[in-house]
Amino acid sequence: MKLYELVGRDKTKGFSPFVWRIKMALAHKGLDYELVPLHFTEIKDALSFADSKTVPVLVDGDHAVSDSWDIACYLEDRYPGKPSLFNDRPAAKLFHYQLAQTLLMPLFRTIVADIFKVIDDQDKEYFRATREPRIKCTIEQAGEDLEESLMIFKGNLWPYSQFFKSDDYIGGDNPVYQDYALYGMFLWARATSSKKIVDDEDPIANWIMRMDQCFGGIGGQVQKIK
Ligand SMILES: N[C@@H](CCC(=O)N[C@@H](CS)C(=O)NCC(=O)O)C(=O)O
Repeated sequence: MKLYELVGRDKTKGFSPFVWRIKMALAHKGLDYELVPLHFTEIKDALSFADSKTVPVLVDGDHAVSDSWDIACYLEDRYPGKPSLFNDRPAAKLFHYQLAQTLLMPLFRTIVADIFKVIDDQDKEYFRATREPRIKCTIEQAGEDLEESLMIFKGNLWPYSQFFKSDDYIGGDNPVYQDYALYGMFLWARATSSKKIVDDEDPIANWIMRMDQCFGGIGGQVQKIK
Protein backbone atom coordinates (compact mmCIF):
# COMPACT_ATOMS: atom_id res chain seq x y z
CA MET A 1 0.00 0.00 0.00
CA LYS A 2 1.05 3.58 -0.63
CA LEU A 3 -0.19 6.60 1.30
CA TYR A 4 0.35 10.00 -0.28
CA GLU A 5 0.89 12.73 2.30
CA LEU A 6 1.68 16.41 2.60
CA VAL A 7 5.06 17.64 3.81
CA GLY A 8 6.77 20.96 4.34
CA ARG A 9 10.46 21.77 4.02
CA ASP A 10 11.22 18.71 6.13
CA LYS A 11 10.05 15.85 3.94
CA THR A 12 10.06 13.41 6.85
CA LYS A 13 7.39 15.30 8.79
CA GLY A 14 3.92 14.96 7.35
CA PHE A 15 1.51 17.37 9.00
CA SER A 16 -1.87 17.07 7.29
CA PRO A 17 -4.64 16.42 9.83
CA PHE A 18 -6.50 14.38 7.21
CA VAL A 19 -3.49 12.16 6.53
CA TRP A 20 -2.78 11.66 10.23
CA ARG A 21 -6.24 10.20 10.82
CA ILE A 22 -5.56 7.69 8.05
CA LYS A 23 -2.12 6.80 9.42
CA MET A 24 -3.85 6.04 12.72
CA ALA A 25 -6.60 4.08 10.95
CA LEU A 26 -4.00 1.99 9.08
CA ALA A 27 -2.21 1.30 12.37
CA HIS A 28 -5.55 0.34 13.96
CA LYS A 29 -6.08 -2.16 11.15
CA GLY A 30 -2.48 -3.38 11.47
CA LEU A 31 -1.72 -2.63 7.82
CA ASP A 32 1.71 -1.70 6.48
CA TYR A 33 2.22 1.03 3.94
CA GLU A 34 4.81 3.18 2.27
CA LEU A 35 4.56 6.97 2.57
CA VAL A 36 4.87 9.19 -0.49
CA PRO A 37 5.66 12.78 0.55
CA LEU A 38 4.33 15.65 -1.56
CA HIS A 39 4.55 19.41 -1.38
CA PHE A 40 1.35 21.40 -1.92
CA THR A 41 2.30 22.31 -5.47
CA GLU A 42 3.09 18.70 -6.39
CA ILE A 43 -0.26 17.31 -5.29
CA LYS A 44 -2.36 18.12 -8.35
CA ASP A 45 -0.08 16.44 -10.91
CA ALA A 46 1.06 13.59 -8.67
CA LEU A 47 -2.50 12.59 -7.78
CA SER A 48 -4.21 13.12 -11.14
CA PHE A 49 -4.10 9.31 -11.56
CA ALA A 50 -6.53 9.11 -8.63
CA ASP A 51 -8.56 12.09 -9.83
CA SER A 52 -7.77 13.87 -6.57
CA LYS A 53 -6.56 17.38 -5.78
CA THR A 54 -5.96 16.61 -2.10
CA VAL A 55 -4.12 14.22 0.18
CA PRO A 56 -4.61 11.65 1.57
CA VAL A 57 -4.76 9.21 -1.33
CA LEU A 58 -4.32 5.53 -0.58
CA VAL A 59 -3.25 3.03 -3.21
CA ASP A 60 -3.95 -0.58 -2.37
CA GLY A 61 -3.11 -2.87 -5.27
CA ASP A 62 -5.34 -1.76 -8.15
CA HIS A 63 -7.45 0.54 -5.97
CA ALA A 64 -6.75 4.24 -5.54
CA VAL A 65 -8.96 5.88 -2.94
CA SER A 66 -9.06 9.59 -2.10
CA ASP A 67 -10.71 11.57 0.72
CA SER A 68 -10.12 10.59 4.33
CA TRP A 69 -13.71 9.49 4.99
CA ASP A 70 -13.80 7.31 1.85
CA ILE A 71 -10.42 5.81 2.74
CA ALA A 72 -11.62 4.92 6.25
CA CYS A 73 -14.72 3.25 4.77
CA TYR A 74 -12.59 1.47 2.16
CA LEU A 75 -10.29 0.05 4.86
CA GLU A 76 -13.25 -1.05 6.95
CA ASP A 77 -14.97 -2.80 4.03
CA ARG A 78 -11.83 -4.24 2.43
CA TYR A 79 -10.39 -5.56 5.72
CA PRO A 80 -13.41 -6.69 7.77
CA GLY A 81 -11.35 -9.30 9.63
CA LYS A 82 -9.11 -6.63 11.17
CA PRO A 83 -10.22 -4.56 14.20
CA SER A 84 -13.18 -2.37 13.30
CA LEU A 85 -12.72 1.37 12.90
CA PHE A 86 -16.35 2.10 13.66
CA ASN A 87 -18.72 1.48 16.56
CA ASP A 88 -21.41 3.25 14.58
CA ARG A 89 -20.55 4.31 11.02
CA PRO A 90 -23.25 6.98 10.53
CA ALA A 91 -22.28 8.60 13.85
CA ALA A 92 -18.63 8.56 12.75
CA LYS A 93 -19.58 10.20 9.46
CA LEU A 94 -21.48 12.97 11.21
CA PHE A 95 -18.51 13.53 13.55
CA HIS A 96 -16.16 13.66 10.55
CA TYR A 97 -18.09 16.57 9.03
CA GLN A 98 -18.79 18.37 12.31
CA LEU A 99 -15.09 18.53 13.05
CA ALA A 100 -14.35 20.48 9.89
CA GLN A 101 -16.40 23.56 10.73
CA THR A 102 -16.30 23.59 14.51
CA LEU A 103 -12.62 22.87 15.17
CA LEU A 104 -10.49 22.57 12.04
CA MET A 105 -11.46 25.95 10.59
CA PRO A 106 -10.88 28.07 13.74
CA LEU A 107 -7.67 26.16 14.46
CA PHE A 108 -6.50 26.72 10.89
CA ARG A 109 -6.90 30.46 11.28
CA THR A 110 -5.06 30.31 14.62
CA ILE A 111 -2.01 28.50 13.24
CA VAL A 112 -1.99 29.52 9.57
CA ALA A 113 0.97 31.88 10.04
CA ASP A 114 2.93 29.05 11.68
CA ILE A 115 2.01 26.61 8.88
CA PHE A 116 3.28 29.21 6.40
CA LYS A 117 6.70 29.05 8.09
CA VAL A 118 7.09 25.27 7.80
CA ILE A 119 5.92 24.78 4.21
CA ASP A 120 8.46 24.58 1.41
CA ASP A 121 9.46 27.80 -0.38
CA GLN A 122 8.01 26.45 -3.63
CA ASP A 123 4.57 26.29 -1.95
CA LYS A 124 4.45 29.75 -0.37
CA GLU A 125 2.87 31.65 -3.26
CA TYR A 126 0.27 28.94 -3.87
CA PHE A 127 -0.56 28.66 -0.18
CA ARG A 128 -1.04 32.41 0.15
CA ALA A 129 -3.20 32.62 -2.98
CA THR A 130 -5.47 29.75 -1.93
CA ARG A 131 -5.65 30.27 1.84
CA GLU A 132 -6.03 34.03 2.22
CA PRO A 133 -9.49 34.03 0.56
CA ARG A 134 -10.51 31.33 3.06
CA ILE A 135 -9.41 33.29 6.12
CA LYS A 136 -10.52 36.62 4.59
CA CYS A 137 -7.32 38.39 5.59
CA THR A 138 -3.59 38.09 4.99
CA ILE A 139 -1.61 35.32 6.65
CA GLU A 140 0.32 37.97 8.57
CA GLN A 141 -2.91 39.58 9.86
CA ALA A 142 -4.18 36.18 11.00
CA GLY A 143 -0.86 35.63 12.81
CA GLU A 144 -1.18 38.91 14.70
CA ASP A 145 -4.88 38.68 15.40
CA LEU A 146 -5.46 35.13 16.57
CA GLU A 147 -7.19 35.69 19.92
CA GLU A 148 -10.68 35.42 18.45
CA SER A 149 -10.07 32.24 16.43
CA LEU A 150 -8.26 30.62 19.38
CA MET A 151 -11.19 31.54 21.62
CA ILE A 152 -13.69 30.01 19.15
CA PHE A 153 -11.55 26.87 18.91
CA LYS A 154 -11.25 26.53 22.69
CA GLY A 155 -14.96 27.20 23.16
CA ASN A 156 -15.81 24.46 20.66
CA LEU A 157 -13.55 22.02 22.55
CA TRP A 158 -15.90 22.22 25.53
CA PRO A 159 -17.97 19.06 24.75
CA TYR A 160 -14.76 17.05 24.38
CA SER A 161 -13.41 18.29 27.71
CA GLN A 162 -16.64 17.21 29.37
CA PHE A 163 -16.59 13.84 27.63
CA PHE A 164 -12.99 12.98 28.50
CA LYS A 165 -13.57 13.73 32.18
CA SER A 166 -15.11 10.28 32.45
CA ASP A 167 -14.39 8.42 29.20
CA ASP A 168 -11.01 7.27 27.91
CA TYR A 169 -11.79 7.29 24.18
CA ILE A 170 -14.68 8.31 21.93
CA GLY A 171 -14.77 4.61 21.07
CA GLY A 172 -15.19 3.68 24.76
CA ASP A 173 -12.42 1.39 26.01
CA ASN A 174 -10.50 1.66 22.74
CA PRO A 175 -10.06 4.38 20.12
CA VAL A 176 -12.08 4.41 16.89
CA TYR A 177 -12.19 6.57 13.77
CA GLN A 178 -13.54 9.62 15.63
CA ASP A 179 -10.57 9.51 18.03
CA TYR A 180 -8.20 9.45 15.05
CA ALA A 181 -10.00 12.29 13.28
CA LEU A 182 -9.83 14.48 16.38
CA TYR A 183 -6.27 13.46 17.27
CA GLY A 184 -5.01 14.17 13.73
CA MET A 185 -5.99 17.77 14.25
CA PHE A 186 -3.83 18.05 17.38
CA LEU A 187 -0.87 16.43 15.58
CA TRP A 188 -1.27 18.97 12.76
CA ALA A 189 -1.02 21.79 15.30
CA ARG A 190 1.87 20.16 17.15
CA ALA A 191 3.88 19.63 13.97
CA THR A 192 3.48 23.19 12.76
CA SER A 193 2.93 25.53 15.70
CA SER A 194 4.38 26.24 19.14
CA LYS A 195 1.07 27.72 20.37
CA LYS A 196 -0.55 26.15 23.39
CA ILE A 197 -4.03 25.20 22.27
CA VAL A 198 -5.07 22.93 25.17
CA ASP A 199 -4.53 23.72 28.86
CA ASP A 200 -2.56 21.13 30.84
CA GLU A 201 -5.42 20.55 33.28
CA ASP A 202 -7.99 19.98 30.50
CA PRO A 203 -9.07 16.29 30.32
CA ILE A 204 -8.34 16.52 26.57
CA ALA A 205 -4.64 16.77 27.45
CA ASN A 206 -4.82 13.35 29.14
CA TRP A 207 -6.65 11.86 26.16
CA ILE A 208 -3.91 13.25 23.86
CA MET A 209 -1.31 11.53 26.07
CA ARG A 210 -3.23 8.25 25.75
CA MET A 211 -3.46 8.69 21.98
CA ASP A 212 0.28 9.46 21.85
CA GLN A 213 0.94 5.97 23.19
CA CYS A 214 -1.23 4.07 20.69
CA PHE A 215 0.40 1.74 18.19
CA GLY A 216 3.96 2.08 19.42
CA GLY A 217 3.63 5.84 19.80
CA ILE A 218 3.40 6.77 16.11
CA GLY A 219 1.65 10.03 16.97
CA GLY A 220 3.65 10.59 20.13
CA GLN A 221 6.78 10.79 17.99
CA VAL A 222 5.56 14.06 16.50
CA GLN A 223 7.54 16.73 18.35
CA LYS A 224 6.13 20.12 19.17
CA ILE A 225 7.80 22.59 16.87
CA LYS A 226 9.99 25.14 18.70
N1 LIG B 1 -11.90 16.19 2.25
C1 LIG B 1 -10.56 15.90 2.20
C2 LIG B 1 -9.75 17.12 2.57
C3 LIG B 1 -8.29 16.85 2.43
C4 LIG B 1 -7.48 18.16 2.36
O1 LIG B 1 -8.02 19.28 2.38
N2 LIG B 1 -6.15 17.98 2.24
C5 LIG B 1 -5.26 19.12 2.08
C6 LIG B 1 -4.04 18.95 2.93
S1 LIG B 1 -4.39 19.12 4.64
C7 LIG B 1 -4.77 19.15 0.63
O2 LIG B 1 -4.40 18.13 0.10
N3 LIG B 1 -4.74 20.33 0.01
C8 LIG B 1 -4.22 20.47 -1.30
C9 LIG B 1 -4.28 21.86 -1.78
O3 LIG B 1 -4.73 22.74 -1.07
O4 LIG B 1 -3.84 22.10 -2.91
C10 LIG B 1 -10.25 14.71 3.10
O5 LIG B 1 -10.84 14.60 4.18
O6 LIG B 1 -9.44 13.88 2.69
